[in-house]
Amino acid sequence: MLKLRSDYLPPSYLVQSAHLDIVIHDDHTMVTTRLAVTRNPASREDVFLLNGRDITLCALSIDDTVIDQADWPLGDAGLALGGLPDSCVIETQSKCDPASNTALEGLYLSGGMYCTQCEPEGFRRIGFYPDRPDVMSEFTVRIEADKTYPQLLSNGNLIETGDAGEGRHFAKWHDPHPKPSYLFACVVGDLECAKDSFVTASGRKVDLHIYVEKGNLALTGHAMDSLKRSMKWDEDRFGLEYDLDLFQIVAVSHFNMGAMENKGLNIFNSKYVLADMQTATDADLHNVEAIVAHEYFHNWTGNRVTCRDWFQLTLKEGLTVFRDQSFSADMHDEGVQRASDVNRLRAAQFPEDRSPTAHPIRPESYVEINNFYTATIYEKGAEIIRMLAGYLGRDGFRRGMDLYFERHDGAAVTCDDFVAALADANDVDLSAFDGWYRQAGTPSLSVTRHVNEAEGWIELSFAQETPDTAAKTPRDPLPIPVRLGFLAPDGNSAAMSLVGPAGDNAGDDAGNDSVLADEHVLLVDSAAVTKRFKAGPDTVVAGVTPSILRGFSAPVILKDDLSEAERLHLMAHDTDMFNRWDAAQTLASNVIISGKSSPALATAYQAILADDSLLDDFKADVLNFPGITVLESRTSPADPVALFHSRVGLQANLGRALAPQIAHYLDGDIYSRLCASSGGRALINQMLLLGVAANDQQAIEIAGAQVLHDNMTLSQGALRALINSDTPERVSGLAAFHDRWQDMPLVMEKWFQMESMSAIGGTIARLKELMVHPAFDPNNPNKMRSVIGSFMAGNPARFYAVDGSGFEFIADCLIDLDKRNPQVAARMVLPLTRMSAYDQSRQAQMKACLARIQQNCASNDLREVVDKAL
Ligand code: B3K
Ligand code: ZN
Repeated sequence: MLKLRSDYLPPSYLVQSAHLDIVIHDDHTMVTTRLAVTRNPASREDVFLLNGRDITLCALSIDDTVIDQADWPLGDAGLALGGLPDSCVIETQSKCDPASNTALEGLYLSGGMYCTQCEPEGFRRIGFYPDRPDVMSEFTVRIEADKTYPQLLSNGNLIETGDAGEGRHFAKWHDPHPKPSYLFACVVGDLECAKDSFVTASGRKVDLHIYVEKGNLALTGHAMDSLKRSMKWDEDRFGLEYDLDLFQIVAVSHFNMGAMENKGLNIFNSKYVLADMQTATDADLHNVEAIVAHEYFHNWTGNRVTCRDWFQLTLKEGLTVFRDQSFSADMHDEGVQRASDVNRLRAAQFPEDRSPTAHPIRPESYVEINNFYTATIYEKGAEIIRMLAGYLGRDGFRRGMDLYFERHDGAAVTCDDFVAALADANDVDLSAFDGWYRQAGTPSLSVTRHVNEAEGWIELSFAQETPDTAAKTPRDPLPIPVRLGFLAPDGNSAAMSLVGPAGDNAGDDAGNDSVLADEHVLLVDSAAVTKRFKAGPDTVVAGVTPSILRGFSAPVILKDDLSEAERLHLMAHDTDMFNRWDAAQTLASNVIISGKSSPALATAYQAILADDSLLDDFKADVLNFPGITVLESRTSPADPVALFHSRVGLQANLGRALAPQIAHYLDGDIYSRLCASSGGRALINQMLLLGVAANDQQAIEIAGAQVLHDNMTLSQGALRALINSDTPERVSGLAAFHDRWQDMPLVMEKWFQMESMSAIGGTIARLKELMVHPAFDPNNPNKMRSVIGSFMAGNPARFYAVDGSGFEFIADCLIDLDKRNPQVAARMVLPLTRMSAYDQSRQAQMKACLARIQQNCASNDLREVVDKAL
């Protein structure tokens, strides 16, 4: 059923308190919900819906009067109770079967541990309840199970434990903070616990517990440290303290996504908890830190203040991604972090905007809300918050956040409420930003220059356009903050003053007319805007290079008129590290797309490598060329197979051009020194990738040996370099990695990935073998993602093979997966729906596969996506 944002109605009843009783047996679980409810004065509805899905109702009573089964108002959605008194107690008893739950929503079994995933609508698979985020209630939870499960965990504070007879025991938890059902969690298992504590700014001691499957305790240190850093950062940056005496994290191996912010009991995909330098790469460790932070930050942005309805999802997700990105920038390097965030936006969100599933950050309709946990809601949502934060300045944004919590703590609110708090706290009008919430599509921002040498000024004319998308939302001009500066021919900043023309926009630094400044921020808020910048007396404007959209100040596609020489100048000298990186990205894309080599680019890379003032991380990032989805957006129709080969071709050319540098970095002492830092490791791996692509025998041998390195970053970097080279080292490297890690399921995911992404070995026959390997588990989303997901995202030569065999194979896998886990199937189908980028023949093949999926699909999840695409 299609749900519309405009159809929102407040709940007819509010739940004052919820008592749950969860009794776990091997073959079923009994759940009792006892809800004290009162009529909601804000509603005129009579019917009160207690959602229930795939669970069996066993008993119903109202104010202790048992209702006869024949009178149960049970429908498809659950219990639709009518004619209730203004205040009453509703009790339901129901039965569910965690052991057969392969959808991994609601209560399910993962590796012998019972765990829950309720967001967005999983609670209804556990018990009968008004399963919507605007019903917030105080929960008391009793859990009972066999004593072979020592841990009985839920949200809040543990208030009672005891014996339940017959070898069973129970625990009772109370969460004093009212919350919606989607934040409920419970975990029952036989686990090990890492313990630590954190003292909050106001001096309260918080116990920190991380629960893992037995044998994994040694792998929790990084997650624990990350948690403590996150707690401290949120206090320092936003004045937000943790609000319970206990914070728990549980790592589970079967999980549909990264992690979940349940109040006081976060549940994590084990991939984002269990990590050390031997078993995880530096990128994995970085992700662990970012995800631990993200879930922790949700305690305020999501839990204390939550969403009124699921159309408002970006209220908590966009904001929390912005917060975790800011945290990561503070913990590491701001420029490197920004490049990586933008890279992800361009690789995942921009393609979504061009696809059949395009939607604004606040969607207008959905069939299955699980399909809206997207790069648009998350990553683009974070960009909108970043623009608002940039516009208000650091202190202004903080004032706005403070007012947001002051007004809405303990409430379920909308994106409008959030923007209103920012506006009111700063006494500004932010209404123009609403367009960013309403409109889908990535705006393009074209900039043309007019230089007047005689008068010493440069005019920049900006024109913005939002493309038509599948979402068919309005395409009005948006407020686009543009941060920019100018570089003189010697590479220094050229200070300029913004001088009209008249009618400058508010929010610009136009007030500072005639003041020379190194950087300017403009607000381009109409279809076309022209700005004139006057040079200082000593500057010759003809030689000045504009550096536009510094820090990627808005999520747009910039179309500028810079020459190759000017881009090389920015790559060499820009003071803005993001634009320096981005100039290199554009130059590399130009070479990959045109197929024409650029000796000047190779020289520029040499200069970057030789620049001692640059971080090794940054150097490695500059040498990491745009991925296929980014390159595709610049050609039409796109040929991903040709782009892949051209990209490898540039790596090979550069590997030859940089041979002396590569040899230098891979040499004894320097190599050892670089191996010791994460930036150094990134650089070594990049050197190996280029060297192996160039068929450099020394690089191939070093990579072959490095696969066996104790450090996982180096081991994976070596394999990454080898998988597309037709050498004995590729075969022996993959085999050695396999043999070394075959008993560690989490590390084996890395082996599956490398096997699937290999343009040489990653054939469909090989993928079929991988999927019956002893370490593969078809019910484990990580394993599916590491074979099928990696194939689609990382093996363009085979996934987009001209004979369509890649598409056919994926269609078969998804039809099968949909029967077990619709949510993951609906996510994995997305690459198949992005047809419009390709030529007629590929489009026809993809369409035929989608039609076959449509005919065989069992779930609403997958159907919604496929229907949109067809
Ligand atoms: N809020 C959860 C995502 C739930 C996804 C449900 N399909 C994780 C997060 O964004 O923090
Ligand atoms: Zn989140």
